[in-house]
Amino acid sequence: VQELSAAMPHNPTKASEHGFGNGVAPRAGATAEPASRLPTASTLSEDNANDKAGTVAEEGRNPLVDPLDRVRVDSAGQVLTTNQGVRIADNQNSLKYGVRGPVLLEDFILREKLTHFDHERIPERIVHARGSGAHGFFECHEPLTDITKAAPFQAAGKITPVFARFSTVAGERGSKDTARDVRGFAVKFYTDEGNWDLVGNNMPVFFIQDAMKFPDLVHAVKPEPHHQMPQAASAHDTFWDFVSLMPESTHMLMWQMSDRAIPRSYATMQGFGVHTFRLVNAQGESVFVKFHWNPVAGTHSLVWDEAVKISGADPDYHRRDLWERIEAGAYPEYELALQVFTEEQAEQFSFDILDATKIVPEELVPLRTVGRMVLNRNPDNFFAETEQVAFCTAHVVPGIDFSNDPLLAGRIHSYVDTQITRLGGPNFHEIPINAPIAPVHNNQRDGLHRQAIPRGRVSYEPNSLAGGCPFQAGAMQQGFVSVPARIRAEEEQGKVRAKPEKFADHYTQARLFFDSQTPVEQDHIANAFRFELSKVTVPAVRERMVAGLCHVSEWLARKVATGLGIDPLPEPLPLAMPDPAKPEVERSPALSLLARPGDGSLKGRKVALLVAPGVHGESLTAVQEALVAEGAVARLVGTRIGRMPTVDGNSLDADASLENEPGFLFDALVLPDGDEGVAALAQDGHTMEFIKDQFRHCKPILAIGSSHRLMAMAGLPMVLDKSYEQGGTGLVFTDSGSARGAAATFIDAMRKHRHFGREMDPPLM
Ligand code: HDD
Repeated sequence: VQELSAAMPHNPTKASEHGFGNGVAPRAGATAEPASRLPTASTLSEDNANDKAGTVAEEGRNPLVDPLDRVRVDSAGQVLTTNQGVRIADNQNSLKYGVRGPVLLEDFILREKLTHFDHERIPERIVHARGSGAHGFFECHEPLTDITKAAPFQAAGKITPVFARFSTVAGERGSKDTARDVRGFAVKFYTDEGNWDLVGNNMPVFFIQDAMKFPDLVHAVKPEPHHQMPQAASAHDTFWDFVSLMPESTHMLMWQMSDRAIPRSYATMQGFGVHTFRLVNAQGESVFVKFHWNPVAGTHSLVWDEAVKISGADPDYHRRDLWERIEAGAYPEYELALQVFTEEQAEQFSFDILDATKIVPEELVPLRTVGRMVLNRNPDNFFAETEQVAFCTAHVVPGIDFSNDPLLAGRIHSYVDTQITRLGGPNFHEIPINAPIAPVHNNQRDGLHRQAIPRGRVSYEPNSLAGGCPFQAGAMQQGFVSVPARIRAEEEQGKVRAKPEKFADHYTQARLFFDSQTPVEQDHIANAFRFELSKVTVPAVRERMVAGLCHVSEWLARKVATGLGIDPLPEPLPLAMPDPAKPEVERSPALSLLARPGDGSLKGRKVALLVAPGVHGESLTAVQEALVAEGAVARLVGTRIGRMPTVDGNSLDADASLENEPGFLFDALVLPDGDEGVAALAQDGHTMEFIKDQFRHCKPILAIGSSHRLMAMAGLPMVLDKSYEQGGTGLVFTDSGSARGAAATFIDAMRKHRHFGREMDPPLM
């Protein structure tokens, strides 16, 4: 065993996972830029000759991976030991005085094991407790040296390793993935000049304008304190009480009630830095910037009925999807786009760029795509990486700076503070997932769980005993220098607790968002408000919320009111700003989810092909092959799992059953030919539920041969009628002989994801 461990790395099987070797290569011409602006080893003190200094992205490698080998543990071929490395001879029995006698206090093996177990849990995040993460890389498309000196943007093709974590906000760590909620979208860039965390959400605005209100917001949305309900849901009294009293929430509520709050996958949602930040170039000149992540697979969401059902059948739906996509090589990919504007432009805008409840419409400041992020590696260990990763808005690098957004200011404090409690002290930056690849040298010492062993007797600056090291980096050596931003003379008011004037315009952009949605999306928003408010038990709260919606859209307010039995429509809430500035943009098609259909790829999409003994195997296999060739996950879902004989004398192996993988877990459905098989499927009630859900959720269905009978039995005889328009409905019918050709039509229908033309209330069946 000793020989084994000495000769091999901790985790020999991980070598093939390093970097891009498993599928995604950097774009042609991608280069790895040396850390030319980092201090060289000779300029640093002796102990600075840290391995990481040279660990800059090389083509085809992920520079974050190798340094972590130091802490990777792979127990293959290893003997069981205590934490002190003492080999354990018996891991079954505690040490007793005779087999029927008392357990002895001296059993240090038992006591170490139990003590460690007793302390396995750390406090969960107060918000964003439920999350999933992945490693990957960011690749810069073009040098942005004119606007920023930030390391990731210095050369075309430059690779920066990243770790991304996606999360829900309100639910606890073990709650469901498909709650109606905002999603966190946090990215840690391990740049060669220090870590930069872009801690965003999948919505570009926020509920509140000032961090002073954050604890109130979170207390309102979390389960109510007296009975700790509901879990992972905003549909309750305290949330709506709070937001109905905070008109500044209205814009965010539009986003939160839209289908964006129930994404299909982490790979199909946008991300936003939310606040206005600054980019700073080598000359110290700065511009404002908003950060956007746009998924290459397009923006796609669930529908509410589906989200509710999924939360029962697979609470890990998004976690599983992310994991499986990466394992299958269908790597989630996002473009990073910037909206860059100057201080002078910002002064002209009808809204305040320091207000996190406002967007900068794309029509006003277009997006500039500057790079891409690919998530290509699952964590080795959920706790060590995804749970212990500590994001922080204060983590910026030279070239990126803050604006005066008061919400951001509170965040800059809050994240470090929370990590100290959550991760047990001020040394959380040393936990491997948080450690930068840039060298760390300072005089901070000691504290709980210190890992580094600083050498020498000097821990102060200035000093002469250590030759003045570590020494201050001047601006020429990429020391971080804050933008000397000034308050304009006319805005100089001394210390105040107040807001800028334009912050009081609470409804113009809520209207912009709502008016920019397609009719289907507007319906979904109205339904979501109706659902959530119907869970509110206090009538005055429901009415106050509807009174606020009157300022967004009378149609919306009326529809929600009708759904809640509120009649007549309440008087609109009083306005804080009766006459806001005319907005530059009144419609922004880019705000519709449907505006970003994506690359049409089927990668990572799940299709159920139903099977039972006696189905027509050849036609089903032909369709399965066509789907797999497109990168889809085409699973055989049977009346039971296991092998099933087919009419053509072969067999098919079902790896899922109608019972354990219900229809709403799939993006599309294929029904098989073969009288006997169809009859067997008809005998199973799950088949009908499967078909109904696929139909109601507007997903593509391919029915081969006699399986169209199943559609009729599921209560959909009308779709078989020639008068039912089948072209745009995502329903494809074929006979077995033409199944391969029909698969192409079906695949096209899948590219559109859903066929909302089929959606109606009440449903067709
Ligand atoms: Fe926050 C976590 C995003 C406002 C205080 N926040 C957290 C995470 C995300 C966001 C994605 C999870 C990071 C992870 O995966 O570990 N938060 C946002 C966005 C906001 C926002 C986009 C508005 C623009 N947050 C916000 C405010 C405060 C906080 C105003 C406090 C003043 N957020 C926290 C926190 C958390 C957190 C309490 C909990 C766990 C953690 O930080 O690490 O400090």
